Amino acid sequence: MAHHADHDSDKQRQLDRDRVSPEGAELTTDQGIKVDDTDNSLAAGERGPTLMEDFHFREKITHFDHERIPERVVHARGAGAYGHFRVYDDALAEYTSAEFLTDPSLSTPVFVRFSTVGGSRGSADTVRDVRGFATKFYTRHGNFDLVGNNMPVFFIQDGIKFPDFVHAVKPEPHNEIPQASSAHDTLWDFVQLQPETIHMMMWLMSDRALPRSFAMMQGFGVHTFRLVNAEGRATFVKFHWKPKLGTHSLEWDETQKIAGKDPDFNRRDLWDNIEAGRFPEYELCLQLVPEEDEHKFDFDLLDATKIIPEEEVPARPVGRLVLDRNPENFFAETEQVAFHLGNVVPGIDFTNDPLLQARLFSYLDTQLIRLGGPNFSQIPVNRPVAEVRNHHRDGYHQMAIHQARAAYHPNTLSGGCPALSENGSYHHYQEKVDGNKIRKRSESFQDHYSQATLFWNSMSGWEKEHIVAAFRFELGKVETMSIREGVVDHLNHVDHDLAVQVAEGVGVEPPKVSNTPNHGRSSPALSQANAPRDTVEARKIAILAADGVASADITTVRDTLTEAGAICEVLAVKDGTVRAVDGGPVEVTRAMPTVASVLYDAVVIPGGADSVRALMGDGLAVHFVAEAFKHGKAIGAADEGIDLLERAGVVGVSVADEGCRADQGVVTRRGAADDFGTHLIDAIAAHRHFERQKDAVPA
Ligand code: HDE
Repeated sequence: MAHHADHDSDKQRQLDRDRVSPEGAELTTDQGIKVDDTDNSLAAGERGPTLMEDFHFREKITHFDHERIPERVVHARGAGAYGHFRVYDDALAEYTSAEFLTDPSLSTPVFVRFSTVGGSRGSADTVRDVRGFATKFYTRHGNFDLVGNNMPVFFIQDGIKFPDFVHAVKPEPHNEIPQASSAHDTLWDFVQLQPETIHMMMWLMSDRALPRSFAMMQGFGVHTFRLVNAEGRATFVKFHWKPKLGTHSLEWDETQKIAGKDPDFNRRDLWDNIEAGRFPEYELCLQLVPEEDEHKFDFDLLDATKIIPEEEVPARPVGRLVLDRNPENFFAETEQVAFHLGNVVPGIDFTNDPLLQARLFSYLDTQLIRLGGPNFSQIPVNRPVAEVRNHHRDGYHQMAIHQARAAYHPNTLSGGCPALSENGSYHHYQEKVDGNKIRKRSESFQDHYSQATLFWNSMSGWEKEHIVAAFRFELGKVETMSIREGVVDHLNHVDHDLAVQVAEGVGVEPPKVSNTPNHGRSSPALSQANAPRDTVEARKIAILAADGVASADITTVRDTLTEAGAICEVLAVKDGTVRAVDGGPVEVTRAMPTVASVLYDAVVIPGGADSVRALMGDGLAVHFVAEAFKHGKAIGAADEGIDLLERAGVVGVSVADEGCRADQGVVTRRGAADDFGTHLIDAIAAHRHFERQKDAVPA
């Protein structure tokens, strides 16, 4: 049974009615007939053929045969959780009539599903991809779905291009290779021919595509939406989620290794943290733009390949989302949840963004094939907590027994019910629209490079290095030389230096001069280097130990870090216990061969001469430290433990002669020093130390 904060929300009470427990029950068929043998089919004699009349056998096999439903055409792999949202105050009443955004006494239940986009349902979590961040708010006035991503822009401007884009990025049609990867010819062919993709490609090649945790990534509604207040006045809005733990990413080398060592890395992290009461938290922030300012920007607010820089329009914090309960059944909840951009509540409305408009069609349509009919909103996870009454009838999987003769409006036979509502109903914003029917992309959508340049200019040194390396990796996998050249040519519109560096890595003649001069503007809010780095909460720390370990070091480090919210695990060559220097046993959390340094945020080597000598003679332990160093992770070493650093090839870092020393995230202590723990906390909270010279580390 899942542990969760005992959150007695309307939604949880509603779900309780559908929860089925096996506790104390006897096995039956679907018809409720008791079964006393489910291991042997009914046969004509001990060695004879199975009989058709074995209804239990037939039912069991038939149900099994029909267990699968189609996976989502995109965002197939995901993980979900329940939680609740609360707005800070009533200040938004000026902009919206949405109750859940204006009443701070209300806690609105939610279900969130995080996902990758391109891979199949069984693909690895840590691939280079966009992450979906879809939130269903079960408000008292109906469901509001905020179906966002962890990047604020998109690949295309008009939804009619979505099938083309998805066909290009998915595995190629002849051999279904590569799985969950954009590093192949068809995607980059699409990119070179569609410059509108280039801003998003900068994000995709950045570390944003490799989140350390779902709890350490931002979310974005992407499109410009409208808030509408009680008087019917509208304000443009962009939705942002900002994670409490900061926005942090893995490194590409790390993610590729994790994909093998623990393909469920992000999903497991979400699950484990919720089980342990370390609830992921996000702040909802809004960028608000008055209608009259619609044309004040040098881009079009309706163009989903553009951001509104936060320096121009601040992201105003308005409320808090907490995820505090795991689903009980993956299929019933996480797989069957159906999000739809068109699910809005009074006070929230759409704009004419052509990507948004296409989505309004797609999300409803896709559920019909995926969930097998028009009644998917009756599936427990999808059901609103608001009352549902209408004249929709019948269809596959109808769960309701609709009473009364009149299934039409207006009627007298049911007293006119359900009646048209007199207050609180949804009113579409009365936007005046006047135009010719044409197929034409707006002129205001034509600048594809300025914001890609803005993104590049805003990156720190290490972020730029990672972006160049990502382009080199991806284009290096592209077999068609002209495609590599075409992409470099686009990059030469973004930044000349970027284009030259990428070209040099992939055998393309570097451009001599820039296609477009760099405008020099930047937006500090775009850099992850500027994200908060002040907590070790939910970070995983490996403590390496062998017989003879200084157990006092383990205790001090573990107490300090656990107190600060981190998770400490003692790793040894074998499971069980190791003998401490004072003779006592130390519990081993995991055997080293079952894990790897890529699954941790930091590694600590306690003192103890025998322990360190044993670790130095063990390739796994040496590799563990070398790899953690290579990936820029915090490393702590006490007394004899410092010797293991050298053995692991840790270079260019100064270590303590006496007392404590912290250099580039390597924290060492010799003899007594009280500040070892606090230095270690700072080094881990900093997330990664990319300033290290690490290219020569063979891990
Ligand atoms: Fe989606 N998208 N999308 N998308 N999308 C789906 O709906 C689609 C877009 C996003 O956890 C599908 O139920 C079109 C932008 C998320 O269940 C489908 C276009 C953004 C999820 C679909 C877009 C998203 C989906 C597949 C271009 C970020 C997963 C299964 C016009 C703002 C939701 C499903 C979940 C899922 C269509 C573009 C986010 C086919 C046509 C932009 C988070 O309906």
